[in-house]
Amino acid sequence: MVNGYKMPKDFLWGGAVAAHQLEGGWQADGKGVSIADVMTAGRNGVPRQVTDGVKPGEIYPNHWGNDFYHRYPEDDQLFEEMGFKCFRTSIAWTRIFPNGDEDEPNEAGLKFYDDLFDNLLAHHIQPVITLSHFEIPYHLVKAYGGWSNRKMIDFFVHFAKTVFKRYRNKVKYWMTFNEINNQTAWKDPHPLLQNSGLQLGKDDNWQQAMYQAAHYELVASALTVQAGHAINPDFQIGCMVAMCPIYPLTAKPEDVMKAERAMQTRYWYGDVHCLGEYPKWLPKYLERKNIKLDITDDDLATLKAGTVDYVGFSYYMSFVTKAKADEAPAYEYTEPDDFVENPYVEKSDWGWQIDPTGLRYSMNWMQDRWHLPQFIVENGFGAYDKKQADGSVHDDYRISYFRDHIKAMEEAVALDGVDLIGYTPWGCIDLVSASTGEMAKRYGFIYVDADDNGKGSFDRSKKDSFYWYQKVIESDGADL
Ligand code: P53
Repeated sequence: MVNGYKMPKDFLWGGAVAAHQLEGGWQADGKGVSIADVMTAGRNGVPRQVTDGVKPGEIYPNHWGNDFYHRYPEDDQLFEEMGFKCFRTSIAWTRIFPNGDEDEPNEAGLKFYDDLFDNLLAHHIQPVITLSHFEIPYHLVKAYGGWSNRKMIDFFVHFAKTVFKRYRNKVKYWMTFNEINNQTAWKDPHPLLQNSGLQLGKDDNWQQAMYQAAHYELVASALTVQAGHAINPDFQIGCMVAMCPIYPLTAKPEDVMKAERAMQTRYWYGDVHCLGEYPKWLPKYLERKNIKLDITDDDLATLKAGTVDYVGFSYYMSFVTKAKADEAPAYEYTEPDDFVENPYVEKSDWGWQIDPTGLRYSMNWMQDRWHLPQFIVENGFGAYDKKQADGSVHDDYRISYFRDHIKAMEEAVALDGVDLIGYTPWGCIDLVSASTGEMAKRYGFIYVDADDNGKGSFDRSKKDSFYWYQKVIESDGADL
């Protein structure tokens, strides 16, 4: 029914990346060490290690990324050729404040983003900027315990105000914390480190630490939204959640209740960001778990006054859950323990469940719950690509993933009335994977000739999906 649907002319087609995953130049022009700089290379099924500082002999893929720091003029040119209207990246906090707790910013770091943004704008591409994307200054982790410490709010807000002022005429769309809800999986040390800079011992209460850190982040986000609007009332400042809807395995009422609790547990961060208050179930839950948090009345007022302008979200996959045979009335949900496989969908080589209808479902769910414009700031398909001798890559599997997801997106807009600002596929140019540290898990329309150990020419070439996406943008989404 929506075949040939055209998105509005001002729709922001583009692509997305994060500083630490592609820039490289990890010590260039005074940059400090971030948490991404102490994460080694993992592999499919082999987790990345986090070392105590940078150790000789270890492989740290984020140190070189795809060398965007030195090659962005060429890349911006390719983005323009594809027809990008916007480009989502992050500002590496450690380029601006190398340790994170300085009063004065590093001018060379600020200048890098001035040059990058000017170059993008010269190519008619507007930057869309995430403030914190898995790249907390390592010093803040070691000296302050990351977001376990309330002082982080001030450090973050100072960073945000500095870049808001500097780029007030170059950037309109901002996001505060990337995928703030990944840490729902608090049993896994990686999201705790990537989201919140937490490195916990076995005697710590990990779940409590996660809720506390997330609270401070939400307060910091709310203060940032207010500060941003004061600096430029035209700023649009969003949150960023990893949207993986969780379905009940069956129509059994207990499974449905379990899925409801799962959605509450994974998306309360969005409730706070968008509605300015904690959902009712959460204090009850924390009370039952005997988790006491530092939440002041001032914090609650701040949350109310600093709600976001739009919902930025990533969408890759959906999840499924079911009630246990002896499920307790509290319907407690934990990740990944409560996941089960979806028998109705295919998976990527990394086990990510492919579900385009889940994108449309999610957009409806968020629209009804949060009543805000949405921005799909990540979507994509990580796959092993095979480069041909002439540099081309025949990535029909990626094209087919995008075709199905863009169709679902257009149905959500055309048939369901979702208010959508833009669409920026993840890793529009090959970069280092956040979860595994591989280059081999590729997402790009543009191939980068580099392997997991940083060997290769780093030359860029166009995959088949490059020409396909170019045609999609050219036709305003009609020609899929
Ligand atoms: P990689 C988990 C689930 C969904 C999205 O992921 C996730 C993660 C954490 O890895 O991360 C986002 O590289 C994230 C990006 C990341 C991208 O998805 O693990 O915002 O930084 O690269 C893809 O395949």
